[in-house]
Amino acid sequence: MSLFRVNHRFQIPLLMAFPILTTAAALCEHTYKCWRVDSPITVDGKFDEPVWKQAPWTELKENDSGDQPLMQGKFAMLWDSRYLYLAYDLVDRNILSTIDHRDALLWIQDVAEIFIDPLQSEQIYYEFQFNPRDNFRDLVVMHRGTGSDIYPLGEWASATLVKAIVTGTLDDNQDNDRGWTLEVAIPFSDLWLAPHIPPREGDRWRMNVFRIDYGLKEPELSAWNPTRGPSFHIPTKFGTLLFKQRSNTK
Ligand SMILES: [Ca+2]
Ligand SMILES: [Ca+2]
Ligand SMILES: [Ca+2]
Repeated sequence: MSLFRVNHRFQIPLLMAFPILTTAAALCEHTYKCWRVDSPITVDGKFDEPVWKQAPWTELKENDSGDQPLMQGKFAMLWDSRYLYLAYDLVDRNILSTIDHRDALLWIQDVAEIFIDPLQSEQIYYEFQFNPRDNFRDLVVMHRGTGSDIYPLGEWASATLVKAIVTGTLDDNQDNDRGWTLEVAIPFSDLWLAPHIPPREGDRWRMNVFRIDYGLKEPELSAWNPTRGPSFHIPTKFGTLLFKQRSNTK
């Protein structure tokens, strides 16, 4: 989200809260076990490949409280020799998305996001935003190390594949939508910060997964590891992405 989202309204509370948040970071960190697959995944927004059923589906939490959000969402991840696969399953009663081109500011409408730090640097990481119209925005982000002091490098471009399926009506708030799914494949060859391409069994990166839901009321922010503030750009709050390979998988 929101490279420029921290507005004046939020600045003082964020700075005051940050020392407390740093201490809390270690308490809420998670590890996501990402399993290697040897069967093909078609990026079509459907999770009918058997391997998706075996992946650890993980709930997102409301970003301030850590509680269950009003609009629930979950994600799962897999990998093979070429791609990091990502799936979102998002409940959404009012799906809002009019932006239909790449690299737009997608976070101002319904969006799913992932931040990926292959070096575990907490200083430089990739950011991806995805919307229900199959668009994405990709960035490399330099993070200064405090708060949400960031420098985005928007010229970086990846050959990421994205497909969403909307169950409901886009941009019609007179009805009751069900939600949207999103299937994504990020080429490892574009993640050139990674120590190994493709990753090796046991490699650990850092990441966080987010979603912003826009409806009739205030936007609801959700996260795998809640940042407990208005910005998602708190890399000390990222969790661990652990690459796993079953012994019978080559
Ligand atoms: Ca699929
Ligand atoms: Ca929505
Ligand atoms: Ca609708």
